[in-house]
Amino acid sequence: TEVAPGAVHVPDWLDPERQRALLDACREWARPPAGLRTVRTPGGGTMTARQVCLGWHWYPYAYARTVVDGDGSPVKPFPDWLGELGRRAVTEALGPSAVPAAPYDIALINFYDGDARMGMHRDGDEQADAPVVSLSLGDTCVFRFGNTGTRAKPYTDVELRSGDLFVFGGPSRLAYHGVPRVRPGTAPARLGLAGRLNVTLRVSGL
Ligand code: MD3
Ligand code: FE
Repeated sequence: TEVAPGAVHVPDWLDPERQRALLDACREWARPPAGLRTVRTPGGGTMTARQVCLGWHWYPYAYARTVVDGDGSPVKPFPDWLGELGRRAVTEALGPSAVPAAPYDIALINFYDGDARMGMHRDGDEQADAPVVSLSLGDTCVFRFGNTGTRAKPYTDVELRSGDLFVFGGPSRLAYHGVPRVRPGTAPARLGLAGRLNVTLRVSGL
């Protein structure tokens, strides 16, 4: 389903076996060193979703090769299989001509407990205009997709469920978006996950 030009939602894209494999990988990546951390914003705020990065470390508002705002460790490597998954996602959602020439080299993994949210923001710290690939695991959330020029309404709210793919390319790449709520207890029981994980794949252009 095309929610806006370049923004395509593919429900249930990851089958149960692939959801399991991605969740198991996320649990490994979440372990120290360079594991799951709480992100602090320059204004003194704290993000409620906790995060782990692969390839490049994101902190507000730049990328580094070490966890500059955490334990200082080198960032974990971005595995080839994840880049392959990203290219396949773009091909299926937007078509082969939308697959970027440069390889996917960043994964940002956000973990949401039942109270976590993400305010409306734009992702502008990458130097490349390649589509962002988003994969959801665990609890359902309300994902809010807005506009490029303003943080304000109108919004389109979409429920994202475990296994869903969302690709944001073209004119949607710099649109405002956020996660106003998670629905606790809605994850598939087989995953054994209390909460929600979102994996985004990006091209750094660095
Ligand atoms: C639209 N993550 O990591 S996923 C983020 O569910 C982020 O954790 C949310 O916003 C989450 O920056 C939303 C959907 C998403 C991700 C990246 C985008 C939508 C996007 C980048 C550009 C435009
Ligand atoms: Fe974002």
